[in-house]
Amino acid sequence: MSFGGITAEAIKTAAKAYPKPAVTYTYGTAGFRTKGDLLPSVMFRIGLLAVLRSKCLGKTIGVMITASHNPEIDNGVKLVEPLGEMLKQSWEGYCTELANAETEDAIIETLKKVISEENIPMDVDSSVVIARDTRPSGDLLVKALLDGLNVMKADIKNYDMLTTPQLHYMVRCINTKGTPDAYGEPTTDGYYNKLYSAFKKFIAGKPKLSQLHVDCANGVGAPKLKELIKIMGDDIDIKVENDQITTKGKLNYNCGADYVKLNQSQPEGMELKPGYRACSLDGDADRIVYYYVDNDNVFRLLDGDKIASLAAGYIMDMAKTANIEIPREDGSKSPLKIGVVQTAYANGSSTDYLRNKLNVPVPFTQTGVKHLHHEAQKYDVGVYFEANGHGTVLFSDAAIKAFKNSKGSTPEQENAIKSLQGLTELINQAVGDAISDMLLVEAILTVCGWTLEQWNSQYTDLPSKQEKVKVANRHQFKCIKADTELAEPKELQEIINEEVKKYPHGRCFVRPSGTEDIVRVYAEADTTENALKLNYTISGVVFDKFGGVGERPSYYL
Ligand code: 16G
Ligand code: MG
Repeated sequence: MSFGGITAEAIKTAAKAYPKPAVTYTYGTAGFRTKGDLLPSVMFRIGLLAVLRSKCLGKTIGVMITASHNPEIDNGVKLVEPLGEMLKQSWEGYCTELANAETEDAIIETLKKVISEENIPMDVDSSVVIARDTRPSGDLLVKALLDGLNVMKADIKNYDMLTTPQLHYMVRCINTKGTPDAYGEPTTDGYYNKLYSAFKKFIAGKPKLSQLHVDCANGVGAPKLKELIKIMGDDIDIKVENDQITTKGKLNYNCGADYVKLNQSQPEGMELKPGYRACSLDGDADRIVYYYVDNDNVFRLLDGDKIASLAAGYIMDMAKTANIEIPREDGSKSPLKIGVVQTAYANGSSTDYLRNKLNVPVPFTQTGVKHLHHEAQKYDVGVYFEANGHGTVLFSDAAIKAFKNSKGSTPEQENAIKSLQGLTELINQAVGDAISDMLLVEAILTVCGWTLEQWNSQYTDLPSKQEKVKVANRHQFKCIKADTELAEPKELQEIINEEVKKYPHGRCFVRPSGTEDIVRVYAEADTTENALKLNYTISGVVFDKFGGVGERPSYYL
């Protein structure tokens, strides 16, 4: 068998430079992720597979090299589908299989299997775009990836350093170029100008907000945000913090969105005084959380749930004033369908606020962006955010068309329609994007004239606590009902059910992590003391009865 004019021998010879270490790899929620020095063989093979995916669809495919919020020593890789979505689930298995092929012959056999199962026309051209974050291991890994792509004679565009959402944006732009759905120019300037012009239109005539301090986790968000600021000039006041991308050991270290969310405290490396407005991105700039300290110097976090509530509240208001009907496929017309997708980690107060104050449907999905994204696509306007700050707002084609074609009969109605249309330009439709989400928040706060305190006062978070528990086998924990309950071990779920009854607003669930070898225990209750008590009781049970390893933390109950 030839691989589109390339011999198996050529692939095997190139593969010799990248022997597989004694590691078992899994393509998980966030692609492959492990220590950077364990990844060259994976990168080479992902290069081969990206070419097959591209030929299979006849479209450009993206490859992003990043380990997001993980420590600097880690790295990772994920494939991006033509419209900027996450890789199709059935291909995740091919990735895993190819990454684990022990020999060069096994690589060839796996490629053959994919080609035949997917019926891939090997004579069509392939096109792959790639980018990386700032990690020191990135250089070597790019080389391995390029070697894989080159042996397959791919048409390659290497963007060098980009944020993850920028790479998703590029892929979508390239694949929609020259079509009625053309998404934009596939360049960083194209990306900045698109966001900037939407933002500028949106806030026209409103007073500018005070300075925003942006913690960039010492990652790729820093140089990219600086490029955007240069273009935006006086229209926004941003101070870039934690921008040391070349100092070793700094990336994500005691800073960034993950650190701030988990510790519920400010990052190191930036000053935060009452009156300051601040937010943190993660290491690849696809997550964002806001925060401030109040006049009593108490730290206040505005996480993904708060962002979802802000966006949903604003959109509901605009939709009401716009009062437009969306043409449906069956010829009927009906009002805009708006939904907010959450996961089990959403604070109970946010769900209550969305469902009972805003009266918006709130479906729950499993953890992981792709699950939320999929659910959000069922609405005309699908707002989705994980509490950790991953998220975006999706607009259906019918909604986008209706916003473009509708005319208001009053200035208020016209303004509301224009605002909704503006949001479709401002919000990255390909994937959750910290920079685009930041501009969304800034735009809504500007238009509403709100401070962070005013935004925060929409509802009060229930106290919550998350804990990681190390166990011998996390795969024995099987979740159901969008991660809110365990099907196994049954006995553990029964204990949780009994414990939560003891606390007003008590809620607790246990879920195996998809990115680390631990289980996560989440608890919330009416007071901080009760949330901690509930968590440490269940964490103790998990540790004692379900295979805890290492030393038992002294605070477990
Ligand atoms: C990944 C997911 C994120 C999810 C997290 C859960 C993407 C791009 N990212 O980072 O959505 O919240 O995993 O991690 O899908 P966990 O399984 O370790 O709790
Ligand atoms: Mg990330």
